[in-house]
Amino acid sequence: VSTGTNLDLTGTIKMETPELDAAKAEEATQESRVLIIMTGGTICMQPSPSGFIPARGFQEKCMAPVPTFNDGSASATMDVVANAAREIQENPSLRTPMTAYGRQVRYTVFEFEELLDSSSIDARGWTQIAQAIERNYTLFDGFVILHGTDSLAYTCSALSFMLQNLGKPVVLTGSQAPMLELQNDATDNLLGSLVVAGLFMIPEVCLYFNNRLFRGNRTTKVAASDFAAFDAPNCAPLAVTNSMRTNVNWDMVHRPTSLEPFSIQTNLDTTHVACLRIFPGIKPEMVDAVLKLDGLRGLILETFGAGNAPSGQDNAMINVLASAIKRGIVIVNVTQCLTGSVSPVYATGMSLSRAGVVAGLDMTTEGALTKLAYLLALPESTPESIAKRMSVSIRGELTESSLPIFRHPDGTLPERIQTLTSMGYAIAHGDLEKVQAITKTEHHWLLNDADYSGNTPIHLAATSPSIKILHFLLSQGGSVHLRNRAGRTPLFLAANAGLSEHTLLLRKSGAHLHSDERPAAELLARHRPFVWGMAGVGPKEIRQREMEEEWEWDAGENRMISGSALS
Ligand code: ASN
Repeated sequence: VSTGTNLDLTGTIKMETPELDAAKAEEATQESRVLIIMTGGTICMQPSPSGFIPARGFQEKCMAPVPTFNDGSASATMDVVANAAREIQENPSLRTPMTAYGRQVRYTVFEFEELLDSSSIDARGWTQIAQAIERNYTLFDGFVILHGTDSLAYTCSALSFMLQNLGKPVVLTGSQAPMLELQNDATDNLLGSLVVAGLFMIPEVCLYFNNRLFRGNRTTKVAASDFAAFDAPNCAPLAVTNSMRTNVNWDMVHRPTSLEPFSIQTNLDTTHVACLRIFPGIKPEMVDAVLKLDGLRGLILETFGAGNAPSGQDNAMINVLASAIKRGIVIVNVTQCLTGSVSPVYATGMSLSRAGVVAGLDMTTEGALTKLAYLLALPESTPESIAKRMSVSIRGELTESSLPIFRHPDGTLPERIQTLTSMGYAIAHGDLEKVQAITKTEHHWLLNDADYSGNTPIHLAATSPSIKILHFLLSQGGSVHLRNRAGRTPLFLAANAGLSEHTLLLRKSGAHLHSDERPAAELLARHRPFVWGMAGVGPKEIRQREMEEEWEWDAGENRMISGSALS
């Protein structure tokens, strides 16, 4: 399958072809770019008279001298957007040796000004991490967050909600023993995280620990000192590293399907939520006292078994809960058990749900608490809308039986290539029905799979005669960020082909040019400012104008329509 037609509508300039710059690009695509954000935790700690404390200079002290983190190549700097004023910091970078996947990972460590023991992190710290990712989103292929283990599961959960329409991997890790200890778990945890963030298109907030990659909002810390510190009791790992490979369970990977660009929600409301564990003999008065705390808006109730709590004499407990719910407090029921789900099978559990307590199904306490804090922070949320969303999966944080699944190839390689080829053929001929049929029959996996040129179906659809196909594949969760063997993103191909609607649709879905593509794009933009302006390069006025327009997908017309045209 070819890389795209590179239609030249003006006929005045010769478009760059992938073949021409293949050699140059080949080199660039050997490297992925990862930003490591250091927030503190044991991984960077050193002993002090008052016990272990976080220490600065992680990259120089702990990574540069280690051959697995540094192939000794000439040092290059990487730009990092350092703060709200968008000041650029030129950080020294390092590069890993060649991985088993034929790519190296170039990275730099961005240290927060204040490094914390994670037991001191709060919603401000989560905001800081989300903002660091947002400011640097277009400069890197993936992100690794180094963090203490104590509150790591909370941070993972919080970020999974805060990072909206995430299209790139964000991997959190830490360690039980500091990197500078002779026998530690830090080296393996960090290396595994770097590989996932740099080489796998898993656009989720994940936690990598002790050779396993978990969905972040399913995790909980299960051991205070054991290296196997984390587990996701109700969700199988997304990937497992054994021998020299990391094997991804692609069936499980969540992908954004809403055709919106990446954005963040900050300032989760952790000050008006509480968490209370039921115990035998607990008094309704105690629960009432918590529910009457000044300004309280939400409570996570950790109940017995499948979601049961004592009803209290004369239903006193139920009455306390029901009256709080009437006052607008959202109460969510999660189980104290490590595995399983809240379900109204017993009378005691059923009376809770009749009183208006929301079933948190199989969410962890960490997941439920941060989700509640997130929903409370959303503008225009009401107790009713929050209650409704607490029982529905928004980032894979709870198990819903009817979620769509993304299959990975079961078939042999030739079969896969055959399917990809028929997919490519259908896309090139604008045959939407065929594309839909292939995708439907268990072939969701091929959305991010690539042909011999490294083109995914989204690359091919970026220059397909039918924009409907591009829209369809994006809505199924195809990634806009993968690059083909020539180092090109789908957005580059669409703009290079002069296809403005395709370009706009990709932009609206969060696509941006990779930093390696920018020099070529800036050059091409001189000759064709309009379409490249839509892709986000070239003269400022044009870029500005395109961004100010509110573009929308018109389902009736199957086209992108600007807001001004709509009104
Ligand atoms: N107290 C440390 C922290 O959470 C524990 C660790 O990282 N292993 O920052």
